[in-house]
Amino acid sequence: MIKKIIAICLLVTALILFNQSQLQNVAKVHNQYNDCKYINITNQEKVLGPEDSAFYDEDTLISSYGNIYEIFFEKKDLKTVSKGGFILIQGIRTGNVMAYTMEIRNYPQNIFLIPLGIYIRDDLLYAINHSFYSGGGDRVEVFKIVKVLNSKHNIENNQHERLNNDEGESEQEYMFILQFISYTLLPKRFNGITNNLVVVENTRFFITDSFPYSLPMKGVNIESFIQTTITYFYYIFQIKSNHVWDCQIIQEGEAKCLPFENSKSVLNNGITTDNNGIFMVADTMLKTVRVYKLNESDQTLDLKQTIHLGISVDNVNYIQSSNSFLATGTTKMLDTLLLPFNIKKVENNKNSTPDIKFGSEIFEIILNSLTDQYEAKSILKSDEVIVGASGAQMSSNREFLFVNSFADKSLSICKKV
Ligand SMILES: *[C@@H]1O[C@H](CO)[C@@H](O)[C@H](O)[C@H]1NC(C)=O
Ligand SMILES: *[C@@H]1O[C@H](CO)[C@@H](O)[C@H](O)[C@H]1NC(C)=O
Ligand SMILES: CC(=O)N[C@H]1CO[C@H](CO)[C@@H](O)[C@@H]1O
Repeated sequence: MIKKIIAICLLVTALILFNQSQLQNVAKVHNQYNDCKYINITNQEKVLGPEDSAFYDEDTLISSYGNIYEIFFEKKDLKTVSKGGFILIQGIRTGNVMAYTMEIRNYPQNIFLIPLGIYIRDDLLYAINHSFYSGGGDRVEVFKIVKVLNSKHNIENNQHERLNNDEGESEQEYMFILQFISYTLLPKRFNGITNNLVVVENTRFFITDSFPYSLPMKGVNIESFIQTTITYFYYIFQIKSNHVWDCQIIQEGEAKCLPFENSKSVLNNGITTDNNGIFMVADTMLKTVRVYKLNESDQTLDLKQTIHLGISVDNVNYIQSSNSFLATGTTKMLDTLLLPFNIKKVENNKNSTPDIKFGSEIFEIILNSLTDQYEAKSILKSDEVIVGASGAQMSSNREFLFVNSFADKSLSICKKV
């Protein structure tokens, strides 16, 4: 606890010194969404740290959850924390949303599943897994998304919603499970520090890393106080040590990864693509989203634009239905710094809205075809969305916004005003 307090004091001091210029002129934001509520998970009480999500189809969203807060911020012993998995949310087209944690078949029993960034391509779900184990680094897990008939007990769980839901009835007859297919091991230097990924070809993916050094093989809990302090030092003094990496998948072997030359940054976080040559990468410390274009001839990323959002951007997600991007983050660093004192309350909250205030903001980024520049517009800014907003997805009719979190007990769903 003492170390935690010292670290927090250091950070607060540094933030006061260095963050002054970052203060935004706070123009009145017109919220396009409100009425945010936690999504109820039918087969599990809570899903701590639902960090990242991706659409499978218009009606179906998959989110990872991995207890990110207890593992990476509180640095608890991995043996003592609950592991993660995936949540499936369906009924999005009709608005009769239902969610459950997904059954995973064939996944090796001895491997921790602590997923962070995810990406869906065709029927495959790719997930960064901080599996922490001596001898291995982070892994990219590959699962097949399989539709199966709904089993008896699941139908019982959803009976209530079925009765009140004519349109959605057929939707409840099936459910999705994950079938583990294969993995790619990331080189040791990435242990614990990979954040997010996009898969660009069957054998090629791009990842971001978020820390200046790799974490101890056996877990972040045994990282020394000195190393933690040095990491903070990198962040606070905005020393660039992260990259976007271009990796070749080696099935059941070790991926080969090379950094993109102009991708060096302070805290690379989310990465996304419109599958048409545009890549966006969030930097949480610089509070920016960088826009890259893939150069077809030499396969490098050309920096096209840097968008300053003034929030600690976590994930940035491409929304196919509106051909736009959503950048999500927290607005007040102090909220995150005070989280250690509130986390138990957050995790044990029984209400359908957050029980502490925590600033979040979501920007929609759209290409202005006249100027050929991307423009960001705030669509939701509030202290009552979720604790520790980390990403967002939008339904294709724009009626619903799904907000992810690195610390809270479930995702939030917000309705269009
Ligand atoms: C979750 O369940 C609670 C209690 O039944 C309810 O008030 C809330 O509206 C539900 N949340 C959603 C998103 O439907
Ligand atoms: C793409 O790469 C080639 C070869 O390096 C270079 O000549 C060209 O200028 C690049 N294109 C753009 C748009 O930067
Ligand atoms: C605990 C754990 O997750 N262990 C696995 C991590 O990944 C490596 C490489 O696949 C495996 O060898 C470990 O068993």
